[in-house]
Formats: sequence, structure tokens, C-alpha cells
Amino acid sequence: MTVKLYELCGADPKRVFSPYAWRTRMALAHKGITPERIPVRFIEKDKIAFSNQKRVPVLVDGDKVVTDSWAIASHLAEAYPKGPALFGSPVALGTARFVNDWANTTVNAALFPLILMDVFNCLDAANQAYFRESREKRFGMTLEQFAADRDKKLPAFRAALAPARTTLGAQPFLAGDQPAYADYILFGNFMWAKCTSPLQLLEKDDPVYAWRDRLLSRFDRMGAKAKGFPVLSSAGGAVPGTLTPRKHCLLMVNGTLVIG
Ligand SMILES: N[C@@H](CCC(=O)N[C@@H](CS)C(=O)NCC(=O)O)C(=O)O
Repeated sequence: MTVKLYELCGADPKRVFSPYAWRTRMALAHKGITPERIPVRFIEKDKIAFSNQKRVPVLVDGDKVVTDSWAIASHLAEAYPKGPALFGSPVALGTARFVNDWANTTVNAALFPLILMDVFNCLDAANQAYFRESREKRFGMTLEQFAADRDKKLPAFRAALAPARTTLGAQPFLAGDQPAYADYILFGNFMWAKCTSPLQLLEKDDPVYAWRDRLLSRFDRMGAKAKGFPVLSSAGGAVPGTLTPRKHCLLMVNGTLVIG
């Protein structure tokens, strides 16, 4: 039976960037499920109207329609008990829920201003108008005000990752020796950035950087191959956790210095 995944895309339907949909993509890959993928732009609500709500990801699994990335992960864990576990135990599920809430609040809040204008620039004019109106209403300020001085906000984003950094200094994945849904949660946030923004979020000696590389190379390099911007070592087909020797140049993008 075909599993269908509705996920958010930019002007280019190949640029799929929702952090929540990325969590679901990784969870499906973890379970060895290759979904039929349906790209949905912000204003294409008609495509997901059958789900009785307005957000992606939406998963259609047989006659079941599941919305919300956390609910989808819970559904997959229950419906596909065989193979590698997404959570591992009820206790691990409880802890992963904490990671989900941390990523959705602290990490998202620190990351969004850094990539907001890049997300905006990935959209076509009609979707840009929707994005501007809905987000300015949510933020209570213009997009430009929300995204101002992003270079000054980068250290706060890196500081927000301290719990993950400490854990990943002691073990290869948030879930332990092997990745599981807790990892895909935070990784989804990084894919949101990678698919929309050239900003280099992490320093090379950061344990989070090596962890992100390990996940980028997972599932036949699904993350590394996604339409977006290179993060340093994933750009050149590196062995996980190592840097491929390549020439880098410094570029100014939207007034920000990035390594290209
Ligand atoms: N709690 C939901 C959040 C889903 C969500 O906010 N998705 C965004 C894309 S990142 C969306 O579909 N937004 C539609 C809109 O803003 O109109 C989940 O975990 O799946």
C-alpha cells in the first residue's frame, strides 16, 4: 500500500523545507518506507483540505490520515513495530517528547530570525505575500525587523544548542549509539535551514556539526542530496564526520559573510 507524504515546498517543488516534514521523512526512511511525496506550497491548502486542517506534514497511510509530525511519528512507531525502533520504549518516547518541545520552542525561536528572509526568498510572489502577511501578524513586526542583525543572533542560536552539544560530546546520537526519532526532531530544524539558507550555522569543531554530518549521510545521503545549500562537508560527498578537502570562498549574501 502506498504511503503518501504531503510536504511543504518553495517556488521550486523540489525545495522541500518544512522542519516538521523533514522529521517525518527521516522517520519514514528509518522504517524503510519510501512514500509518494506530494509537494504543497503555503497557499495550496486545497491539496490538504481532506485532512481538515491547514498544515503539513500530512501522512496518508492506507485509510488513515495523520497530521502533526509528532502524531505521525507515534503512528509509525505503533503501525510498524518491526525493524529499528523510532523511540524504543515508553520511557524513551516520553524523553523524545521533551526534545520535540525543546526543538519547537527554544531552537525554532533562535533559528527562525536567522533564516527567515532566506525562506521568504525561496517562495514565489503569491506565497511571499501569504508568508509576509501571516508571519508579520504572528511576530507583530515586519519580516525585516524580525530578521534584522542576524549575525548578532547567531551566537544565541549556537548557545541554545548547548544541551544537544553536551550530549553529543558523550555519545554519537541524541538517542544513544544509533539515531532515532529524537535525532530526527532536531535534524529537521537543520534541514529547514539547509534547504533554504546559505548561512553556515555551526562551527566545524562543534559536536553538533559532526552529528549533523552523520545524519546527512544517512539513508543514502537523503539529507545531503536534498535541494538546498551546502553545509561545508556535505557539499563534497564527504565520509561522515570528515571534511572533504575543497576550495572555499567567502561570499556576501544578503549582507552576511558565508563560506561557499
Ligand atoms: N505541530 C505541527 C506543525 C506543522 C507546521 O507548522 N507546519 C507548517 C510548515 S513548517 C505549515 O504547514 N504552515 C502552514 C501555514 O503557515 O499556512 C507539526 O509538528 O507537524
